[in-house]
Amino acid sequence: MHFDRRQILKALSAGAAAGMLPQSAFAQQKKLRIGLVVKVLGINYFDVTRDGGQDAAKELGDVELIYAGPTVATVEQQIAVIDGLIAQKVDALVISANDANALVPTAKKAINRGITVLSFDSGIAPQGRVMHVNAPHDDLIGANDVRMISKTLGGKGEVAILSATSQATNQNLWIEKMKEEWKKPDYADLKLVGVVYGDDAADKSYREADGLMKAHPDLRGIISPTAVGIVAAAKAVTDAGKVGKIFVTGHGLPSEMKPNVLSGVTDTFQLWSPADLGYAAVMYAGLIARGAATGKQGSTAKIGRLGDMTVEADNNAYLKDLLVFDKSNIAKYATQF
Ligand code: RAM
Repeated sequence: MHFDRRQILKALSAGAAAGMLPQSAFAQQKKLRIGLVVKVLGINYFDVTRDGGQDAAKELGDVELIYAGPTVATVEQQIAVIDGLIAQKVDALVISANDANALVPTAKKAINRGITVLSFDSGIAPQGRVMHVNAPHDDLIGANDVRMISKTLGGKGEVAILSATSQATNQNLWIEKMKEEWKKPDYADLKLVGVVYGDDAADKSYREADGLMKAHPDLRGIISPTAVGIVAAAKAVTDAGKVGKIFVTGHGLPSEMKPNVLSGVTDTFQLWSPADLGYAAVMYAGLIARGAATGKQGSTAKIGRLGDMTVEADNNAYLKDLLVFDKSNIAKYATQF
């Protein structure tokens, strides 16, 4: 039996109204195998995106989600993982890129073999994917990173950035947006003294944070826009006995950051729902692979529990909610992710 596009869209909106998608509408659909490829395995942040992706797979019906990624966050290892999934003839790939451009030839190979390729979290360059499912807008995130540390430090002092890998699309965009925000007169007394890279590895991030404190004895703040880096930086500052003198902010999981907020090494930090990010990305991949969404700029699709999402410039879709955590709400969010 065959469902045409209109029937699928009708079934989808009926299902969304009822709070879930009707499995029966897809019972006769082609079974899909979707590869969810993260920057590196063993990171709780990505495990939560996978859980969200699993929810989407269930709601789509007849979808097998294959969670994969390299053991270190390099583009070479990631290409090997993607090549393996291409050889397995998956129907779709949803990738958080370790490098926007270096993944393009591999992504194009997949596309040429009829695989639907999306990026999520950290983008592949537009020519290597149908669309990119992103966290909230990069400029909001980057500007808020600077605002948070400035508020904590009363607008004064030396601040450094501890990033993930030097090629990561998302971290590099956020750093660019931080630097734009930093030009405002409000931050005239807040000095950016360095950017270092912990490669999304806990031990390297810890060493880099330690190195920052040694290289800059007057350091007052570390912005770490990575869920691995922020935890490592908070630990390095705590171990150095600098709680109350050096403050750590950036992007982290409330469940991992709760002790740091309670100790005071972190005043405030931010994230979005990683589960929603994985959910939206896998939902889009399934809908596009089944011809029920295009992922093209200007198009709107019903993305299950998240409601309507509209694709913007360069075929990017964005989550709506940027969440900011501090002592007032950390306990509540820490139980969620
Ligand atoms: C790290 C990864 C990921 C990023 C989060 C916030 O775990 O680099 O790409 O989105 O942090």
